[in-house]
Amino acid sequence: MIVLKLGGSVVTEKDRDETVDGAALDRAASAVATARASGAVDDLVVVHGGGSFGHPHAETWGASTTDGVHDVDGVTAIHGAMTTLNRFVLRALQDADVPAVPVHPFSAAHRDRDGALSLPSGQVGTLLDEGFVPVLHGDLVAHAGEGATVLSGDEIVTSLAASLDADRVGVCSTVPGVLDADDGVVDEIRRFDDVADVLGGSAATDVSGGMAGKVRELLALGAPASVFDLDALPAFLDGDQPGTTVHGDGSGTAVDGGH
Ligand code: IP8
Repeated sequence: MIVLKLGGSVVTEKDRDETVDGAALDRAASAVATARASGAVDDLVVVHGGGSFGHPHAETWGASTTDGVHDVDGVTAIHGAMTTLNRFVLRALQDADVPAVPVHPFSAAHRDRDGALSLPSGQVGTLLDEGFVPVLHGDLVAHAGEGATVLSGDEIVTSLAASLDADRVGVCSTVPGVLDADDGVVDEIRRFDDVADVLGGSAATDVSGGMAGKVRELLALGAPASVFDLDALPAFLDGDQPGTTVHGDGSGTAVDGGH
């Protein structure tokens, strides 16, 4: 089973509010369709990020993965933008003959007072068994004591990869991998400290933590995770490990950057 994250900045135009990058989305959909048709990919879960849909609204309402929103208009705006984007992603996949169906995390998941995420996977697993491609997305999530906080697509990826015992994880981003100080692609990451300097420690570049947050999440996985760009998506789906491969420790707990 493969969990594939399509980064929000890949499938949307990040500088124009609520604008889909239709060409990029179609390329991603056609890569998925080709890999399924050839038999290279069987069970697949797709998770997409927020891009110019979720993030501007989250910023307007002051929502992050730790700071919540209680205002019903804020919840409606942020969650609504994400379900709108989800419909575009579903449409592109379905137009390419991929049996994509929606799963909205806001309706299923919660965080406790310590921020620990509980995301049931029975629905996703059953949809896979029934031949569907479940498509989840970064969202809001009920958070004890905080109202609703942002749930990043990366958190969904790590949670589902662990609970559904994924064989491989792919994170399709706008960059060809995790970049070193000279903009070269880092081949492998085994510890956060290996890349802490180039990733800027825990500095967040979007409401869910940018590349540093991604790498921390992926280091908690038991399955190898590849970070690559859209050009390399067909190769990943064919079984290659393009870009940067993050070898997690299987702990299930995202490492703290400690900076
Ligand atoms: O782009 C964030 O998901 P991400 C979702 O995967 C929202 O971090 C609501 C901003």
